Amino acid sequence: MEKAKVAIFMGSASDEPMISPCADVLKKLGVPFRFTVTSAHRTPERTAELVDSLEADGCEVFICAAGMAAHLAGAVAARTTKPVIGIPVAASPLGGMDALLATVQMPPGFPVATVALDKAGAKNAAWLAAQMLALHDAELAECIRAARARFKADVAAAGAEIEGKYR
Ligand code: RP5
Repeated sequence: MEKAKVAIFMGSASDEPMISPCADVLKKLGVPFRFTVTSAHRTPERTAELVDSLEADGCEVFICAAGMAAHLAGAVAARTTKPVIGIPVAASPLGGMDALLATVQMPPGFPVATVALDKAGAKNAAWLAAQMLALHDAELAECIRAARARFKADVAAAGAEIEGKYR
């Protein structure tokens, strides 16, 4: 198995429906990743061991998703100097505001690049991780440019369809 360049951690298996799109994007881009569950609170030792072993094996970006008192991204950022991307998950009656603030409000020196909540954030976490890797991977950079060209074509096609419908 190819060694992971990106780690995707979720605080709970219950986050999977929101976070699986992250893995889907990385898979489409051909970026090797490890997608697993670990919790800052329930399994602090497992989190530390995963960060250490993945980093030793060449992992370059850590993506962390968690809801409620979302400390996973912060705990990982405390353990590694690799870039950490945080995805807040809406998992409580507070609608994700709790996780958003817990993820984004890191003390200076320990940044977590926080993306949007839930599925949109999960996808953008993957794109952002890929863009980071593409800084030294020309082939991946070309894949990202090609995907952008497809997004552009999709918008033009959607525009033409709507215009045809409402003529
Ligand atoms: C967080 O608590 C997890 O990331 C999840 O979003 C939330 C609830 O976890 P479960 O009780 O469903 O395992 O740590």
